[in-house]
Amino acid sequence: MMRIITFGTFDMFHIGHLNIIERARALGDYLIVGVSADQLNFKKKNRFPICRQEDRLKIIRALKAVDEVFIEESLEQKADYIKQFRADCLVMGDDWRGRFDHFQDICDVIYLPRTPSISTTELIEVVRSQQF
Ligand code: C2G
Repeated sequence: MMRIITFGTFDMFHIGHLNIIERARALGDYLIVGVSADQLNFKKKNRFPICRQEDRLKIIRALKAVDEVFIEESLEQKADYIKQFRADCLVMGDDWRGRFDHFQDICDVIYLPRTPSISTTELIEVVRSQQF
């Protein structure tokens, strides 16, 4: 039984998000997803997500590939979350490559390639530039 954990904001849920969640799940038998809190995002990116955390959590929980969800309150608690949820493996997109290597003493760490040409930021830019 291999338990996988991954983290993300998953704002304006898109195909890149679905791809990494499905690929993470395929690496094991049970997938736990930490959804970043609104406050955590504000601290990290200086803006709140478009979609609120309860809604983002609800979307992630509804996915077939996801077994368990929780709100990630702070980046500093990652090791605690990994232990608390008894994860064997941490999976992240390769925009995070190298950043979580220090967790290798408590679990495997795998970076998966991002889906090209889509991101929440690009979606916001596309919508912003449309003339209606
Ligand atoms: N992702 C991807 N392909 C994309 C866009 C995103 O594979 N085109 C992946 C990211 O690499 C990440 C996950 O989808 O693993 C979630 O992405 P974000 O919502 O942007 O998450 P982020 O803000 O990076 O939050 O504690 C870590 C943070 O909570 C991660």
